[in-house]
Amino acid sequence: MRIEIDIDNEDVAGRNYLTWAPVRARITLLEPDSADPVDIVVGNEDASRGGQLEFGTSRDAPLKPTLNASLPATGDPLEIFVAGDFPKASSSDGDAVMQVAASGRPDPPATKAVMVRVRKNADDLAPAERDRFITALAKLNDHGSGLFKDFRAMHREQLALDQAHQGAGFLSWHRAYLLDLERELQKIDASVSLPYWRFDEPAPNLFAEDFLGRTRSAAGNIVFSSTNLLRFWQTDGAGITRLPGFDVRTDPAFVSDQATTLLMGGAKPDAIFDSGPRADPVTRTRGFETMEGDPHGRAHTSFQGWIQDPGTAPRDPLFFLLHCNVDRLWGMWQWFNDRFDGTQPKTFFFRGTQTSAGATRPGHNLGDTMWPWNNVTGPPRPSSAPRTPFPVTASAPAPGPAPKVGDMIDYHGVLDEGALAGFCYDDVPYGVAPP
Ligand SMILES: [Cu+2]
Repeated sequence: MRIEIDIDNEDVAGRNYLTWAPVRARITLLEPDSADPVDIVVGNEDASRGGQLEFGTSRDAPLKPTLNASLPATGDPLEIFVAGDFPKASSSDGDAVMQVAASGRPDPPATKAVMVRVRKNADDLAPAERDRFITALAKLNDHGSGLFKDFRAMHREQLALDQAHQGAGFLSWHRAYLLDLERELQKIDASVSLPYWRFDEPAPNLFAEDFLGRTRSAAGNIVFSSTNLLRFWQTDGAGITRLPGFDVRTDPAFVSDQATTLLMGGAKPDAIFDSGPRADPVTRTRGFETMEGDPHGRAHTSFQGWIQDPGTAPRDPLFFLLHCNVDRLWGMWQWFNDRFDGTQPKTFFFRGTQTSAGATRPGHNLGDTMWPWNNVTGPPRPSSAPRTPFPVTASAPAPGPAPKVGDMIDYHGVLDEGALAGFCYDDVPYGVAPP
């Protein structure tokens, strides 16, 4: 008798990277020694350490850390669902081990090692997690000659910035931008996920020489420890210029705090993402998208240096951690208010495409594809399209090679398991908030 475990979205190396969202798995009894079904217990190999998993027989019912089931001797697989057990994330690849034991039998349990790979608070990362992230980022930059230069190019000229800012698509575009970068980092080291900078809290470990660097002079020169590969960072020039206006060891940036941000767009159950045309900024209801100004913009302008200005901001790696928190706040707001259905006006106002009546600018309507991944060039799109197509991964089904604004909304696959984009946050659970 032999038990086989197989989880959807396995990569070419046979590895699975899970989030808090349930994915399909199959357990199969092979070479049975009788025609009787075999009772099994599905669980975690070690409940005391590593990432933890939970299991269930349907996608909609709550999952549990153990599941009792029965395997038919016919060889037909038993379909179950498996997810990371919120908030018990992995800290290294393969440290979440699923186990299937046959009840009352001496056979050793079948196991499968996976990773519950989630985006974490940068200030709380273990040194090994931090160093894996830095090493992957430094490799992507490769002294200025690596793929990172295309990410820098995507956020420089005005036509490019127009695709991504001061419009309803701001959050979707940046969600795709971060995910694109994260997938490139994961090609270098599959255990890496983007960390976020909680700009409404002090982050002394982040602004340190062994992480994103410490500001040494009034000119904003950043210094790194001798083992930090970011000391070779190069974009338009060498090094990084960043001068915080606040004490990074003790203070947050000059931003609205998280609780205030989550109430943007109004109170549950009426909270709105956007109220439509910005032609009347005075009378229109303020939706959650106004977080583009505060806390997002204010997090940028809490510094002097590259991070302060949209055209230079991605020269500083801090940009991606800042935006990861912006994206996390959106994800948290979505969870809090159940805003995963793009067909609902409360989730997204401009639900057509750029040619629909009442459309907003190209790239900011729900059905518009996003530059540069759509490879559309020429005004009002920019003249070239780096990072085309969007990288697909075996680890998650979505988005496709040319993501639309709307493809970024149900990133957790709450309404459509095919929309799962394969990332999540350590403090934002899957699914809909409890009433
Ligand atoms: Cu920004």
